[in-house]
Amino acid sequence: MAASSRGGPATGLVAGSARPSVCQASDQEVPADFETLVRYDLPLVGIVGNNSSMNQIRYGQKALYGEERERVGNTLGDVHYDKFAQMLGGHGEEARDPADIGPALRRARESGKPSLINVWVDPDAYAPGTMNQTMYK
Ligand SMILES: Cc1ncc(C[n+]2csc(CCOP(=O)(O)OP(=O)(O)O)c2C)c(N)n1
Ligand SMILES: [Mg+2]
Repeated sequence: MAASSRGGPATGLVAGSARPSVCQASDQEVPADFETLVRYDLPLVGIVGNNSSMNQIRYGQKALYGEERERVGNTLGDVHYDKFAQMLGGHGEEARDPADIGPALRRARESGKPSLINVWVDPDAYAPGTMNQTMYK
């Protein structure tokens, strides 16, 4: 099992080669290359942390330029990436409760298809690790 965080499915694919792969992504970096996974029958499982926003950019802009610029160019829609995966021939599910994530991952693995689990997360939150980036100090 290989896991990748950031960089999208392509990174997970390289990391995992022929082994089962899980890739965590967020809604700005979702799987432009998901169709490639379907075409090559590569059952990577992607987990999308979907906050409908590029919040790292949002809060950086707020810190540097003030609240009036906070929302310039970083808002995303409530995109159903699970349906996107289904449309392309993969397996897709959404999860709103943390308890739903484990079973969804199991079903994704069992499907044998490239999969996306669209996890709806707090629209005002972002990964704590990124708060230490220079841009936000
Ligand atoms: C390939 C690439 N392009 C642009 C950036 C600059 N960048 C850093 S964070 C970010 C937005 C991330 O948004 P999202 O993936 O939705 O994560 P969130 O901040 O919402 O948790 C961007 C565009 C990057 N790191 N990598
Ligand atoms: Mg986001």
